[in-house]
Amino acid sequence: MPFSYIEFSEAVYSAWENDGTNRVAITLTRTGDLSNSVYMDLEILGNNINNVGPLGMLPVYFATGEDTTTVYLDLFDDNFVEGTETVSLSLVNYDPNQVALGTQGTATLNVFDDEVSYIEFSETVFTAWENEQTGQAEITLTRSGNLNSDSLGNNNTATLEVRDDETSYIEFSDVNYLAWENDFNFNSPFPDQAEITLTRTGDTYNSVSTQVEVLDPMGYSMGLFNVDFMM
Ligand SMILES: [Ca+2]
Ligand SMILES: [Ca+2]
Ligand SMILES: [Ca+2]
Ligand SMILES: [Ca+2]
Repeated sequence: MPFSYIEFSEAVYSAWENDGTNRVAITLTRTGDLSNSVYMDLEILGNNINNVGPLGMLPVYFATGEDTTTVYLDLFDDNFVEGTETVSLSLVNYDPNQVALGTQGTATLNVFDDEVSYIEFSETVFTAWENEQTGQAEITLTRSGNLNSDSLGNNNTATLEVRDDETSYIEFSDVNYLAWENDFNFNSPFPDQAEITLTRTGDTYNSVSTQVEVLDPMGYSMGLFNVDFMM
């Protein structure tokens, strides 16, 4: 039986309650075997909500071959100074023999109150080098909404990391890597591989070696891979 994975396109959707289009799009994506059509429901839950609807269930349908579908929620303006309304979104009532949820199986929708202004950091983590030529680290704040009042936005805390320029920093290029088990490359002379990229910043005036350890879902090591960065 065909089997596919459904997920939200975003972890967090956002809209303004006074958005001129009066609606917000929730996009869902489908990967895997698309050779059948599938149905499920989008469940929308929240407390004290009057700026978005309907709450409850909305039908979701993917036709044969379709890899994205969009569900629209209605937006309603009001005059209350109240802050953000938040609803949770989840996918339910699907056939587990045909469908599983992908990594982004639930999501949140924030509906911003236009009677309030939002002051927040532009990033959650700011970084600067200790040898920065300007001698300063730059922190940006943004303000949006109704500029005659004030409130904090969601991003109301942030971290500043000051990096040592005598050290080099090795990190993964992504938090999540994805590969398909059936990702065959018939033109390649090598066995099928998943690609993991590491980056190095800072002081690169020496060569360094490290290892990447791969663990199975039980936490057991599947092996160590050598990683060498040249000077
Ligand atoms: Ca409201
Ligand atoms: Ca309003
Ligand atoms: Ca309002
Ligand atoms: Ca230093």
